[in-house]
Amino acid sequence: MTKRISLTQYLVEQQREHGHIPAQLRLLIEVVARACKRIAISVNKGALGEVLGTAGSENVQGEVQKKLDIISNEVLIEANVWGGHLAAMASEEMDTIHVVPDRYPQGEFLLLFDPLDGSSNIDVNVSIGTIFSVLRKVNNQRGVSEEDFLQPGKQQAAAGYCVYGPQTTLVLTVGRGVAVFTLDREQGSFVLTAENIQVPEDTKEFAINMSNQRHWDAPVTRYINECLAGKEGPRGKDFNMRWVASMVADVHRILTRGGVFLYPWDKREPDKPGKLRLMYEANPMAYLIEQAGGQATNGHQRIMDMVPTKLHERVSVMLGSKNEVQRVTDYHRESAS
Ligand code: AFP
Repeated sequence: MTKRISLTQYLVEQQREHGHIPAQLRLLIEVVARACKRIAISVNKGALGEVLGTAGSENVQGEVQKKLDIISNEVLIEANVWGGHLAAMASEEMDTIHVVPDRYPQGEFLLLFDPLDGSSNIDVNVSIGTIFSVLRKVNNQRGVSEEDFLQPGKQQAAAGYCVYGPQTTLVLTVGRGVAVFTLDREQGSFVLTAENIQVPEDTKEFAINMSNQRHWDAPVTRYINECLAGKEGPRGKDFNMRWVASMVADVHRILTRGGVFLYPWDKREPDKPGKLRLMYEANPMAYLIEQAGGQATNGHQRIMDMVPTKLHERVSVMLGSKNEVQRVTDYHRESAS
């Protein structure tokens, strides 16, 4: 029988070998993983758990909240609030930060999450997921404010996501490569199933919402048109297209077999830099992709170098196979010069 390594064992061994997962961070990751198991149970129940449909409310970005968005948000808060590993949390589903109340010890980390990414897929039984990003609280005073969260993605202490699909899979980086854990439902534990995964540098697959094509700017139009031209075009090869409309599922495919994911700025709302959120969608995914040898930019600069100016900041996203992201980023540079 092959040796099974649990998430806990992986974290303990990593700490022993490299010393980069202190006790509070280990607790944080284990608590997030436990919360994801609870969310997976609700997702699996679907209509039987009466968790489908809308909640009748909107989040801070004016998006209609699904019941599972709210349930997942509550599960993550409840699981994380008391352990003493966090100072505060921030979520796509909350207007402002959730500070750990005084009755609990305050930890050294800040946790950000999109509790249920891809929520338009909930009711139609397509893969969805939880995305999370971990930052250190840099100032040592007791209080914590939104400003403490406004750190560039390169300062993340850890990041990951959990996909609720045919399998429930937790994907994690603590800055030394990317590890994948699959939930063993009978045992109720995450088991290491892949380590040091690498995104192939080249690809023949792109992911973009093509229905927005007429609103894109010139560099993105050029890049996609060249892919669509296939063998007869300047790229000299045929491309395939995939779009799940859950970033977690699209990124998971790219981490597994390569590809490029684009959610670009578009002309309809020129003042909005993009659809996706920088701090709890783009940054954690960029960290994972870079740790797997890929690249992530907004078309102009590395996503993880961007200094956020607000919690729910949006960003244009291009990530995945290194040479493709470089190409589309070069097209942006050429069109600006
Ligand atoms: P939610 O965060 O509201 O669930 O939206 C999902 C998402 O942010 C991301 O996961 C998808 O890639 C993208 O939106 C899908 O967008 P389209 O609706 O344009 O396909």
